[in-house]
Amino acid sequence: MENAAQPRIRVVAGLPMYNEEETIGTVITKVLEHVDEVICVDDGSSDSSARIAESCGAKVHRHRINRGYGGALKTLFSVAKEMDADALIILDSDGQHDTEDIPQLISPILSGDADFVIGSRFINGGSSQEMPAYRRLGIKVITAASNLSSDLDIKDTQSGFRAFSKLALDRLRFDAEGMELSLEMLEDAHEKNLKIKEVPTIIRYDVPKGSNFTAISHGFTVLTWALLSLSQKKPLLVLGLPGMGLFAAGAAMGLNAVNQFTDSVDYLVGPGLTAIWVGVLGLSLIATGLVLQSARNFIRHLLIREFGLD
Ligand SMILES: Nc1nc2c(ncn2[C@@H]2O[C@H](COP(=O)(O)OP(=O)(O)O)[C@@H](O)[C@H]2O)c(=O)[nH]1
Ligand SMILES: [Mg+2]
Repeated sequence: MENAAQPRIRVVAGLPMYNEEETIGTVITKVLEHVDEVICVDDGSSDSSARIAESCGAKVHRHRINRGYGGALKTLFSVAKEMDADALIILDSDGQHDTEDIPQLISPILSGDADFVIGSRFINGGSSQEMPAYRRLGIKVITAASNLSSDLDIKDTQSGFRAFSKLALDRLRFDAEGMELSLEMLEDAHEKNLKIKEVPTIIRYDVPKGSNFTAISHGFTVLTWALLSLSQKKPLLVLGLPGMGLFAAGAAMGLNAVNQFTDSVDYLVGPGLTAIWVGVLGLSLIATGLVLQSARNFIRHLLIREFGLD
């Protein structure tokens, strides 16, 4: 007979998986040493990943069409909630993440110290093995851009080695399909007052297939998301600053054209018109920035006053 009085802690590992037959077996075997259940989400891999995963003891969920990394994470969140998991740990199927660090990521969740734990390369004790320099630079740029729009100060915003509490599973909502999800989740967690913590880990790049994405496509998608989010949060900064630059350039060009007026009237028309256009564009950017900023402030105050939301 089952002992219903004994509550058991359930730790579930979630592995997004796309054509990882070379590594998935070893990863699952090692992960199972630290968790109760391993769930893989397969997005139509054309290799034997799913068969190997099942034979190594994982449950495999298949998407009929490719829903991207973000889609895989949505499925993992809903499966973990259905299983009533106390913690969900997400890691790559390609062997980049060190399974020996799983307990360090899970323990702040189980002790109630954090709801969202990130395995970080860039805090004391963490590092990356053989990460190409251009990837490191890209991650630094993305992290700087995302820290401009929030005061989170997360050092490694691009690590896919992450653990979530039950509360985080209930509260977090995300829409992104690709790697921009990394930032969307962090912002959502911040807005919902979830406790976020980074613990050091080593992420390897000397694996057979470390990435499905080129550094350029990863960088471009995530950076675009960071800038869009920044322009929604701080429109005056994003529009007003280039606006002021353009206005100043327009004014300088205008002055230059007027100085040459004495030489010939013909000289004035071309540069003068350009100066006016550039200046007007600058002014309208500033004006748009101001309008959006005050609309944002107005809506925020309204939400706080009416619903107590912040
Ligand atoms: N289910 C699913 N998994 C994916 C998809 N794209 C990537 N993955 C998996 O997500 C993890 C991270 O992807 P990876 O290409 O290693 O990204 P990177 O290491 O951040 O450059 C790996 O385990 C991939 O197999 C996808 O479209 N669907
Ligand atoms: Mg990888």
